[in-house]
Amino acid sequence: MRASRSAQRRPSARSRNNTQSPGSAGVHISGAEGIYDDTEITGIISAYARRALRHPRGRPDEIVITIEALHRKPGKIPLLPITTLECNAPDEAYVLIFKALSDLGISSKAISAALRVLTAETSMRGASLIRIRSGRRAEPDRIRGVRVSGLGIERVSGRRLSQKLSRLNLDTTTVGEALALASKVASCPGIAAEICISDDPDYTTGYIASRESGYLRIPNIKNHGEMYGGRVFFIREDAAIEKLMDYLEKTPVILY
Ligand code: WAQ
Ligand code: MG
Repeated sequence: MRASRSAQRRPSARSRNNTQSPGSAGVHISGAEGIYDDTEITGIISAYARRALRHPRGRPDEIVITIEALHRKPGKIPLLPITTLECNAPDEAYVLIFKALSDLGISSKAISAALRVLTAETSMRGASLIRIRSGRRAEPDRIRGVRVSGLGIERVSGRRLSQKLSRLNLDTTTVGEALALASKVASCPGIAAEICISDDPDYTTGYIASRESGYLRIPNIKNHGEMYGGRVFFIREDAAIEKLMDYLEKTPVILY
C-alpha cells in the first residue's frame, strides 16, 4: 500500500520540517506491505486503506494498493531478538547511537553521514546505503532510496509476536513491521547494521539493528512533532550494490 498527497499541507502546527518535495507521486504519507494467503487478502486491503486514511502524517488524496502473486518460494529468516534501551532525549540517543554503531565496526564518518540523511528536511521514500568506512552514499536514486519489499511474518510467529508486544505495551503494528523489515535487512549479506528514525511526527522511538546486536529500540530518538526520519543501511566497503538491492527489493522471505 502506498498513500500520498499531491498538495503540501501542514498536518500539525508543531511540525517544523514539513518541506518534502512533492515529486510525481506527491508527498509520501504511508506505505506498508506483506505476504499473505489468498484467504487473508480482502481483510488486509481494508486494514491498509484504514491505516492510510487515519495517518498522523495527514490525509492522503491517493491510495494505491497492489496485489501480486509470488513467483519465488520465500526463504525463512528468524526475527531478531528485541531489546529496549533506556534513553530520555535525542542528545542521549546520539551518544547511544555512536557507541552501538562504533561497536559494530562503523566509522564515525559513516555515522555522521547517516545522521545527516535521517534528520534532513526532505525524507526519502526508502533507505540510504552508506559504506561503513568511507561514509560514502551508494544508493543509485537518492530520492527513492532502496525499498525493502517481499517480506511477511509466518502466521503462528506473527500471533506470538503480537501477544509478546501487547504484554510489553508496545504498538504491535509499527513495532512488528519494523522488526520484520529489520530482520530481513540484517540477514542480507553485505549489510553490517541499520538505523531507523520514524518519519511520523508522533512516533519518537527509533532503532539500530544488526545480526550481532539484535533489534535495539531507542526511545526519544527525536522530539515530538518532527517530520524528519528515514532509514540507513550500513554496507561493507566493498559490497556489490546490485546483488544487495536484488535481495532487499525482490527476494521474498518469511520471518518466523
Ligand atoms: N524500505 C526501505 N526504507 C523504508 C521502507 C522500506 N520498505 N519503508 C520506510 N522506509 C524509510 C523511509 O525513508 C521512511 O521515511 C523511514 O524509513 C521511516 O519509515 O520498535 O515507523 O514507516 O518502536 O515511519 C520504528 C519502530 C518505526 C521502533 C519505524 O518507520 C520501535 C517507522 P516509517
Ligand atoms: Mg512513517
